[in-house]
Amino acid sequence: MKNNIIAIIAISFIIVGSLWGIGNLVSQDNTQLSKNEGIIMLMKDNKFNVTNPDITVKINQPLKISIANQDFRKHDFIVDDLNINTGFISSGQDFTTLIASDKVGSFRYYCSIHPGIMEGKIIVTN
Ligand SMILES: [Cu+2]
Repeated sequence: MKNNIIAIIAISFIIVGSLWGIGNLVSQDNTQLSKNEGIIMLMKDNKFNVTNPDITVKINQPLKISIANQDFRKHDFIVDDLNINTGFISSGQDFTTLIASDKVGSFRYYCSIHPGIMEGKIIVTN
């Protein structure tokens, strides 16, 4: 009796594991870009995502970033060293681009209207 229960549990694990494996194989049929879900930055109350968080990316692996303005004033998102400049994003608008770098390092991102208040770091790692 005890052996039967163990066998049933073992078989259950094998079935669930197989289904999980098949699911992964099927869902791999994606484009490069949709595999890379990317990140969202919300501009609100003169901050990026409340805390101006560091953004970490891997070298030579572009990360999709969508920047959306939920403030009542315009902002922009600039990374001089990585050639990113969204231009002014008005209230309710958004802009999508890629963060891409072929060198490691720490690069400043900022809003040109609110530098110091709206700024943080993009960290590119190996
Ligand atoms: Cu701003």
